[in-house]
Formats: sequence, structure tokens, C-alpha cells
Amino acid sequence: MLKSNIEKALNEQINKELFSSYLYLSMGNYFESINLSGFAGWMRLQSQEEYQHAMKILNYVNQKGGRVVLQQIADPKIDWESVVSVFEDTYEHEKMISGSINDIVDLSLGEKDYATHTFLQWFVNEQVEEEATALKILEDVKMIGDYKAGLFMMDRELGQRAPETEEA
Ligand code: OFO
Repeated sequence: MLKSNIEKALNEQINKELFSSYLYLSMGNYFESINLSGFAGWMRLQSQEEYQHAMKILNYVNQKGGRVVLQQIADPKIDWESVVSVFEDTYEHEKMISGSINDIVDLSLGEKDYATHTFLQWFVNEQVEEEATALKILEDVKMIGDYKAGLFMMDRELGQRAPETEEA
């Protein structure tokens, strides 16, 4: 069984991961609207990954005999000023998600819930990658600035991203 405060925190995290999925889907739509289909495809895959993160937590809660309570997903932003501002938001969002995961890690230790603590290690590692990827793309698009040929090349590069094969 899960303690009720752990169950609540995991349910909130499911909501945050689903919101992440929604946010990246919205960013993908923004990129489609400015004809950057490679960036859009990258964001759609990111959105799918976030959905898998939510499912991973949902499966864990069920496995531990907890109750999954799906909550309302907030409206994501739909417009950005620039490509750079999208990745600034992405990087900030991932830092927020890392903080949220770390808070549940702290909680699980405080409650001596070692199973949840171990389960969350995958997310701790994943967040290192998520932040690093967002920061790398942010730095690249900042460097490119208004140089259209650079943006075109990066659009083609990001469009080659392949879906993750790992099961949620
Ligand atoms: Fe689920 O890692 Fe991003 O938000």
C-alpha cells in the first residue's frame, strides 16, 4: 500500500507529466504554424514521451494498490514570440519538473517508502537528460538567432528524431 501523502504526490506528478505532454503538443502546433515541421515533429515525440512518463507513474500507483485520480489538465500556452522563447520555456519547465520529482524523492525518504524511492530513480536520471537536451537546443537556437539557413538546417536535423522504443 502507498501512504496517502505519497499517493497524492504521485497523482499530482501524473497530472504534471500529462500537462508536459499537452504543452509540448502545443509547442508542436506553434512550430507547424511557422512552417518549422522538423521542430514540430520533435515536439510531438517529446509530447509522446511525456505521456509515457505519466503512464509509468500510473502503472506504479496501480501496482502498489493505490488509487489513480486523474485531474483536470490546464490549458497550455499556444503562442510564443520566437523559437528561442519556446526553448526557454521548455528548459524552465523541465527544471520545474525536476524540482517536483526531487520533492517526491524527499517525501519517500521521510516516509521510509523505499520502493517509491527506488522507483523514482529512473525519473531522477531522466530529468538530467531532459534538462540537458532542452538546454543544448536552447543554446543552439540562440546561436543561430535570425540566420534563416541555420534554422532551416536545424529544422531538418530535429525532424530526424526517432521515437523512443522503451515501454512505459
Ligand atoms: Fe517527464 O520529463 Fe519532461 O516534463
